[in-house]
Parts: sequence; structure tokens; C-alpha cells
Amino acid sequence: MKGILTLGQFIIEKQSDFPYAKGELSRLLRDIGIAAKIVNREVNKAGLMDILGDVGTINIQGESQKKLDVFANEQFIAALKSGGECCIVASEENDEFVYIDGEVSKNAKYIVAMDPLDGSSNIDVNVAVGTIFSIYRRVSTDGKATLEDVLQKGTEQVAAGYIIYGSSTMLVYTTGKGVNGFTLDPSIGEFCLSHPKMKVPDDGVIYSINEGNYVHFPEGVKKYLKYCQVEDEQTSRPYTSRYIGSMVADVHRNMIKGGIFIYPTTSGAPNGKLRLVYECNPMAFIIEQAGGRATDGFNRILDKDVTSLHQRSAIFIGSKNMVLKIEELMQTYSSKTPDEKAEATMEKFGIVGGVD
Ligand code: P6P
Repeated sequence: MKGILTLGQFIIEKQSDFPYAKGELSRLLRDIGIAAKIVNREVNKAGLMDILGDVGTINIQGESQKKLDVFANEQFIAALKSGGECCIVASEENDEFVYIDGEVSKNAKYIVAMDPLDGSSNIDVNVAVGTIFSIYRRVSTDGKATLEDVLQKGTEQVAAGYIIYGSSTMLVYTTGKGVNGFTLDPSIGEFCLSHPKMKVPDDGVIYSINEGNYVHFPEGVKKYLKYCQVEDEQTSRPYTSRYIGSMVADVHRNMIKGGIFIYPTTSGAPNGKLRLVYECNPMAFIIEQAGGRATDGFNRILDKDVTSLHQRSAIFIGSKNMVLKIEELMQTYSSKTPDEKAEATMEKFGIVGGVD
């Protein structure tokens, strides 16, 4: 097909970027693409199936699991198992990581961390949802892969990507050599290159945050929101507020148009709500590869120590100059890092033990 470059063709073409590659990563990305097409089929007809609504179970996050959450989780794990290129899957939907115990998989080189269906509270109201994935190389050298292989810093990621199930379905990913976007063409059942070499604009005029939590925001965030709302023609302010409530959709919009997505610490989430391993780190890798920036207000997301599987982090992610501005205000008005603040809160209420 003239002019069409499918995800599979692109992955093979780019394999030469990795001189020692033997095709494992290419096959792993192919496996993810296959699962994405299966999930897409169910997401797109969710209203017609008995797959809306809650399963009646609660995940480790304390969130009710939607039927599509569980379906998507099962599909991605099944595709990764059958592909044989990954030895561990860490998922938002599983309390512990899933060890892929198969003759081939147990010696596989790669670890996959994922949020199989992010934003699932939006499913029943037909708003865009997404999948987020992050790929690491196994670091343990003998025996079974362990939690040590999962708890790696974001800088160690080999690849990361997301699928957005929206007005169209797109797969966007990076292997550290830039970011490329593929749109699913249902007529041929293939993801086709539609957004080559994606770059997030250095500046934007869209800020994305759940302002319902305003009273609990750090002072630096409050100062930034007021900065966004001030009339200033030279800097195109006041900015526009857009919040979908689905991280993949909010970040993807900013990838295309420029903007900043903010999920700071709040009283309900003293360390932030979003998960470092399978939400913040992969999205940070992608945004940095597209020329943007991602921080917790004090530290680069990708540099943060990873101490637990479902660890949370504040995140400010998007256009470089917008993130730099809020960092300046956070470091001026909110002296505490999220962890320090959480520890201070715990000391205040006499709670002992580590910060999750
Ligand atoms: P809130 C969805 O549940 C999610 O994990 C992200 O996709 C989204 O950005 C955030 O939580 C929305 O959280 O508290 O604004 O509903």
C-alpha cells in the first residue's frame, strides 16, 4: 500500500537503531500492538456489551475495577505471555507483579510495567481512555526475575508508550530515539504511521488540572493557577483550562497542541495520585523524548528513586517552559518535596512507617 507505513514495518525498519538487537524488543512491541487492537475492539463497542460498569472488586489502589479494566489487563498479559519476550508484567490491576513462567519467557530479557486501561472511570460515559506501558531490560542475572527488575529508575527504560482509545485509536511510543504516533486504520486492522517525530511545543496555552482540589493544593500550584488566569496579551494569558480526567488523553492533547498536565499532592493524595512506575515514568520518558519536561515540582520524574510497585508521585508534565514556570513557583512557595510533606503530615499525626 503506497505511502502507508505500518507499525510492524516501522519497528523492523528502526531495529537497525539498535546494533545488538536480535528482534526481541521488536517482537515485544508487536505483541503490545496486537493486544491494543483487541482492547480497542471491546472499548469501541463497550456500550453494546455487558462489559460496562464495575466488576464488584477493588484493586490495590482502592479503586473499583471496571469490567474493561480487567479485560484489558487479561488481554495484555495474555499477549505478553504468548509472545515470550517478557519475564515479568507489573500492572496497576495486580497487587504483585506477574511472573511469566514459561520455558521461553523465564529467560526473556524484558520487563513490562503497565496501566492496562487508564481513566477507566470515563468508560461508562464514552470519554477517551488509554493504556500506558513501560519496558525495562531485566537486571537480575540468575534464577527467576525479581521485584528488583521492576523497581528501576525511569532513566533505565528501554521503551515506553501509550494507546489512546479516542475519536481514533493511536499508539504513541519511543525507544529513546524520538517519539512516533500510529493511527489504527480499522479497514486494514493496522496501526499506520500518522505522526512521525512528534515534538511537544516549548510553550502552550492550556493547563490541565482538577481544580476541585484547589483548597488542598501546595501554595506553588495555587500561585501557578493564578498566573495562568491573569490577563497578559504578550504571553497569551489567560490560558485555557482543559481537564478530561484521563491522563493519557490530557497528556496526548498537550503533546499535539502544547500545554501542561498537573496532578500535585492533595490532602487525599499526600504523595500525588498517579503511579510512578506505570504512569509517570513512561509518560515522562515520552514527553522528554518529544522535547518536553516532567517533574514532581522538585525532581525530574525519571531520576526519582523507585521504592515500591504502586508508589505515587506528584507530576507536572508537558511544554518545557510551562513546566519550568511551575517549578519556579513550587520551589519558591512550596518548600517541601511531596515525600517530606507526607512525612511531616505523618509525624504530625504520630503515624509511623515509611511513606508509600
Ligand atoms: P481525578 C484516572 O483515574 C487517573 O488515574 C488518570 O488517568 C487521571 O488523570 C486522574 O486519575 C484523574 O484523577 O482525581 O481528577 O479524578
